[in-house]
Amino acid sequence: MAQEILVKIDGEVERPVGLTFDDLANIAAEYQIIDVSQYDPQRTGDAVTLAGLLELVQVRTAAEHLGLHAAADNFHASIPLGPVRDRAFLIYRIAGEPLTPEKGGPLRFYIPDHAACHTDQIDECANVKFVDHIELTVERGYDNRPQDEEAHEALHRDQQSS
Ligand SMILES: Nc1nc2c(c(=O)[nH]1)N[C@H]1C(S)=C(S)[C@@H](COP(=O)(O)O)O[C@H]1N2
Ligand SMILES: [Mo]
Repeated sequence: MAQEILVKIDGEVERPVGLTFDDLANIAAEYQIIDVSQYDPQRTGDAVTLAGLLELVQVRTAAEHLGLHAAADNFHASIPLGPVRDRAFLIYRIAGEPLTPEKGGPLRFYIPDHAACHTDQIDECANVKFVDHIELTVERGYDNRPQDEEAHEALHRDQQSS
């Protein structure tokens, strides 16, 4: 089966990569989370840790922000890297299969213990679905998360997957 690139990781890294499903599955066991429901009972599937991906691309010390890009619905977040670097993960597999768009695939970013929507830069809204590009930057990058309650509610009304 042809292995398409699911996610690109670039920016302030020594080794930019494009990863397929097999590449993700082959990341060392110490960076794999089998069954994310241990962190959130409402979530299912398996993940790789953000730390594992950063190790793979050899993130530069200058990188201070994490950009999460979803081309599928043009949703983007840029959050401080420090607080999430050792706890966030990216769900990529459910029941041995790639995450479908209905489940937020190809990759779904998840921060355990995120703040409530728009109370902090690292909030629930930063749990970006359909992630296909991860970008490390020095300065804060492009972010189009809803800014106020009205925009936020409109977005949630339109959302199908959860
Ligand atoms: N690609 C993408 N990711 C997204 C969103 C979106 O509209 N598009 N909404 C965000 C917001 S505002 C919230 S609160 C959470 C909601 O996650 P849920 O659908 O699992 O409840 O997803 C976030 N991730
Ligand atoms: Mo949100």
